[in-house]
Amino acid sequence: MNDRWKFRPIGSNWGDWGENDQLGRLNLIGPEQVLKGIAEVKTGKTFCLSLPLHLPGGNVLSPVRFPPRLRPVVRNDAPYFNYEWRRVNPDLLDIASDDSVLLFNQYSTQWDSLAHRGALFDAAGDGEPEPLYYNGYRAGEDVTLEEDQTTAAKALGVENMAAHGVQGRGVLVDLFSHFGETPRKEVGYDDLMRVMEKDGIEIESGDMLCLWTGLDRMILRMNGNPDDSLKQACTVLDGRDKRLLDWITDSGLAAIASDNLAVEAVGKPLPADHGGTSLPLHERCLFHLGVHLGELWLLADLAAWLREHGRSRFLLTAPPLRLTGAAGSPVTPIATV
Ligand code: UVW
Repeated sequence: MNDRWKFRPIGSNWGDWGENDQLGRLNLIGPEQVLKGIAEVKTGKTFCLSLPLHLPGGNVLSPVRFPPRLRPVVRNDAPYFNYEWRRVNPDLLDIASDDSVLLFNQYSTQWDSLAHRGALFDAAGDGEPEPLYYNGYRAGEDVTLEEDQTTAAKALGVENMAAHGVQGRGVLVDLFSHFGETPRKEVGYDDLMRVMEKDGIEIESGDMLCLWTGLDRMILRMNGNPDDSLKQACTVLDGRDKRLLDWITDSGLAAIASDNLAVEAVGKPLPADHGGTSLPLHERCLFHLGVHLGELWLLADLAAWLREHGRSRFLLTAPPLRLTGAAGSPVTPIATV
């Protein structure tokens, strides 16, 4: 029993790691899991798993998210960029640049924090659903939007993830080699199990699952000028496949990352049995289980290397920014093989 909820969503793990837990399945990543990741390092070769953060480019994938905007800071009423210090003291030869950035945390390669998506849920059992996030943290109290538009995830902010550290064993499933770019394939439980069996892949508790769909290659090919075809290409998980969601629950995986927009299918008409959510995999992962989601990662080169070497596992190091109160964060993950 705790102050925030009396009833938890069926199938959720709220409270299993303590009444004030804010890490979710990251709790499964400790020293043992880090050592399992390190045991996968055989060559020392590294892969950067981040797109350049100005990609995908434009607003095709989301009309509300924009590329980063860099601006100089201002010093002595001048842009402090290529700033010649002789303006201040003629004896000085120094030149300096400081910048600021307007960064849309979910625009490019990113982690969704557990404050990214919640749901209305009757946790008090009084017949009145409340707006909640993972472990019953409450919108408006724990995750706030002030009148001056300041936002703050006072609980579940992405800094929790950063402080814990995100390092352990990554396991890559290469969906692209099985399903290609077009037509878009919605991968359900049977499809995923078939692929994993064929490629000899096993996911164990605490592993971070990376799904390569090939969308990263399309994004790079489009070079910052994507067109609508991006929205209809490459695989997405079928978030409406209950067996797939139950597998996520039962597998004990600690996080899921993909090179596509949202890991699961988005923008589809709601089916009759929608259960109140447009993104059921997000609901299961972020709201019920505390499984962080990584999106728009760059997995192509790693995937090609792993396939060539008959491997699927690697050391994954992927801390987000320690950006207090943020609902998500850009990330520059590194895979070491
Ligand atoms: C979508 O863009 C729909 O998913 P997310 O908010 O997780 O990026």
